Amino acid sequence: MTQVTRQQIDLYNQVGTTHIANAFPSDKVRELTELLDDIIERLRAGTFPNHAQQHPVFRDTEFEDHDGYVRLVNVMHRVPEIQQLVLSTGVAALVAEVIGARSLRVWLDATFSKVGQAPETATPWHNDECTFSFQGEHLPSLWIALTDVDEDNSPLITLAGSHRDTHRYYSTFSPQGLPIPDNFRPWSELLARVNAPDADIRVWTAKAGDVLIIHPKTIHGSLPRRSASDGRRLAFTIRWVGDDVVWRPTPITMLAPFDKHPAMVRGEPPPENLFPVVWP
Ligand SMILES: O=C(O)CCC(=O)C(=O)O
Repeated sequence: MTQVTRQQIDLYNQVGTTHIANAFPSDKVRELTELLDDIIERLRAGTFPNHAQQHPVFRDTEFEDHDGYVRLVNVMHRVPEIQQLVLSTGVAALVAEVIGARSLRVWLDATFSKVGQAPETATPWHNDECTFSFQGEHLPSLWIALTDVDEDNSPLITLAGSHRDTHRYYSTFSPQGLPIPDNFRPWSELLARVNAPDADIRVWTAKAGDVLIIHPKTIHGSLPRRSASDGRRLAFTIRWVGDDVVWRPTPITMLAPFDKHPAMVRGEPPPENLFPVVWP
């Protein structure tokens, strides 16, 4: 069983991201890849239809598929084996130790599959928490490499230290055209920061089975695929909810069904009947 080191925790606190090698066993890498590929195939064939009725908690599956870039969001609640598989590897304990949480729940997942060399295989700069109705330090993302990811195979890139920002940004994914709420700054400022000549950009190469733990405020994206090989870049990410998280939507939150659920209380943690504890 992989152990977290003091250096890995310090790196998370210093730069907003940490890398843990071999956290996900190779048989689980293979099983998760098969499950995700099956979903992608069924979405392409039209045999994984969206539910006619809205789920009371989660948004339905989103599928973006173009130029060798696949982005798949919210499949865990449709295919429960995925969550079981991830939890069976013990990675939740690693997340809890790095962020200092006593318990964890899960609430969102995303898959990124990339082939070819199109510029579109780059994931644009963003941070995750801008669009969230949840707020807190304990909202990290666990990014699991399911293929080797070298410098030419679309590695994650982060702006070191951005996890310490006390403000948020008005994301291009949020509803547009509304007044900028207090404590939000324009997206153009986020882009100017990452493009500044002295920006402290870190490049996170990984082997299949390695994971990154990313603070919810860390500004990140990925390089494009530049590899001439036939290979592929596949990663699966899960967002967690730890101890200090409260529900506090803003007018520009990207809403999910749970944001309209009567059990949600502003300023309080999400209720356990909607978001059960999955660890310990
Ligand atoms: O793997 C990628 O290319 C992007 C991952 C990402 O941006 C995310 O999980 O928020």
